[in-house]
Amino acid sequence: MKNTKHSHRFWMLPAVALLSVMLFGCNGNGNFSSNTDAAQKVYVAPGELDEFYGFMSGGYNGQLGVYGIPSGRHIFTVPVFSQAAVNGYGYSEETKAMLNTTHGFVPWGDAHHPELSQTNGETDGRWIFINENNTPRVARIGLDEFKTQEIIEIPNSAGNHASAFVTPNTEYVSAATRFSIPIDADMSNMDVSIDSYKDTFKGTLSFIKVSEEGKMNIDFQILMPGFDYDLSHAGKGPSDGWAFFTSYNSEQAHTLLEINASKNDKDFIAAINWRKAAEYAKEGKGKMMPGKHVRNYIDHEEGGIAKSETINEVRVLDPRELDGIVYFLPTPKSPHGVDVDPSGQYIIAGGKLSTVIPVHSFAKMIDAIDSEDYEGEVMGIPVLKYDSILHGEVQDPGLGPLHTEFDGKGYAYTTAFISSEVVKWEIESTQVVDRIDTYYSPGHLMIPGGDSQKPDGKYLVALNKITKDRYLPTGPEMFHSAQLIDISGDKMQLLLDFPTEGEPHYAQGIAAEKVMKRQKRFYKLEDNTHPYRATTEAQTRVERDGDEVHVYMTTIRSHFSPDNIEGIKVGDKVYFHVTNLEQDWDVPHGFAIIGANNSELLIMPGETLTLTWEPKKVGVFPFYCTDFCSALHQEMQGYVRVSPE
Ligand code: CUK
Ligand code: CUA
Repeated sequence: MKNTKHSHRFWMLPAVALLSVMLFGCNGNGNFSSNTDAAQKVYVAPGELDEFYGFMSGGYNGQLGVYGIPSGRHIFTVPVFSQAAVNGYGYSEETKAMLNTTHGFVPWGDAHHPELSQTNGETDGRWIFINENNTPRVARIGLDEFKTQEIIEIPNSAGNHASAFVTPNTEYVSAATRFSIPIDADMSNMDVSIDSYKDTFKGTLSFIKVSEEGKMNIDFQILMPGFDYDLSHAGKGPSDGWAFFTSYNSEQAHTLLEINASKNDKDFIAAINWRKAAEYAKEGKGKMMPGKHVRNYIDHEEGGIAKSETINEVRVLDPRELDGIVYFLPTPKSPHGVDVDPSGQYIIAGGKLSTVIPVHSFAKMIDAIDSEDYEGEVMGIPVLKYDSILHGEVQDPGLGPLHTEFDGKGYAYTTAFISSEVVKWEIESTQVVDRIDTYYSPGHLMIPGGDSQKPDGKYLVALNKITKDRYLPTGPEMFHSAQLIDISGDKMQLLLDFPTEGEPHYAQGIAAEKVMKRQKRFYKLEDNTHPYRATTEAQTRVERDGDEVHVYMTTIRSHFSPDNIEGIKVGDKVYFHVTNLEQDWDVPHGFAIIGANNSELLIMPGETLTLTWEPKKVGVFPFYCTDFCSALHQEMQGYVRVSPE
């Protein structure tokens, strides 16, 4: 469709413009700029570093992609919710427990929204959180080591989509159930007829408390009517202490065959006074209810080994019993995204089936609450009047508005999925001032710091859902396409297409130096507390314990110790505990053994990782280093002899 549009435009151009298009290219928006100008803006010379980190969710690959901005270079992938072949995450004995849930071990997740930690409303480079949508979880990744350090499951939830957004001082991470679920008086009976939806299905919003050290726990859940809760965003500045969640399906349909999920003219944004709710929770209000969930964390005191703990209860606050914590803001047709502007005064929804973008005023909302100017109530929750809380409506925002980010200069940028464009509008006047085509169909967009109180406002990345002809074809399956847009001037300028792995729903960007100053370059051997470590070659050994064999192994350029192992029998379970003795940046060693029936390892300097191996055949089996680590890399090898049972 786009190509037709594009070539149609092409032929309408006057000859002079045509010539300039042939010489310099066209950015697809009718804004002509030379390719050399765009190229210069994204060119990062060899040996130089990008100005920003870009963190993109991997969507259905369950990981977090790390990109350089403006070059668009994919520089790293942090394994989070899926097992990773690259370094053994989720396979090695040290990391397996990270993927434990109340459903057992879940090896593959669906990651949607990364969000950087903040201090005083500004990204601080400590951590990045990301949600898992399918089996509801939130992960915390430490940006000192670019590793997943903790994952907490969300109980009483199904489809954790409205997550992981943080409050301005990272007091809380928000989450919500996208699918309503059967919840009875004590949250225990899930075995109900689906037809009982309207009576028995409810929603929950969760507030995960984050400690100074980053430890997460579910402080409280708020019981909600049985709608679908889609996205959330925390207030800031004047609206600090509040959080906003979009909901759709206020009709409470449970089968799309009825096609009535979008029948209502307006759905709701739920405004939550989380500070008040947190006080209630602290006072012991609400009820402790069943809410079994698992928390997995890397135990840094004990060898960096992941541990799981199960928590059986959760505090639930019922807005019918506790006043002043939830209000509904009517919002046109199935709002998807909700975003609070950097000033904290405006709450912007993306009503994906709506023809306008409603902008709610926080000050008007508070006035309406103070004067109890309600239109009615749903499940005891006051519904405010649309007209009394509205700041304005953005007219002609494109078709299918989804998500909005901000430049900190008074402008908002909204993606329009159906009309494939980014629309720039002025927040105060709600007037559209510029628009640019994207290729094709953007979901989220990202401006570094663009959902905090301090956006960088230089670049915008559109995260497009459809790729088609933007890259060399790779068969039916293609990487998604991101587009970098210069937003430093009045007119947006398309600079670069770059491919992204998985499906980046949302992304975060941050000035590189905020993250760089925290980097660990290697793990100190003297800090290694792994119970199976061998921090010198003298400590290496093989110990048998029944059918279990523990090999305390070290690796350093360019040999393993021990490198000849005998006495192993078919039926044994062999644990190779491999400590990398290197004490320098970027000298990992790998470990692989023939018939590896669990995984391989990639061990960072100073780290101990464990591979389990259950030999099924008699013979002498080689193992070797998989990472080209020195001129003698090819010599890094050894043998294991396996004898009959
Ligand atoms: S979602 Cu994908 S386009 Cu998960 Cu934030 Cu809106
Ligand atoms: Cu160690 Cu290659």
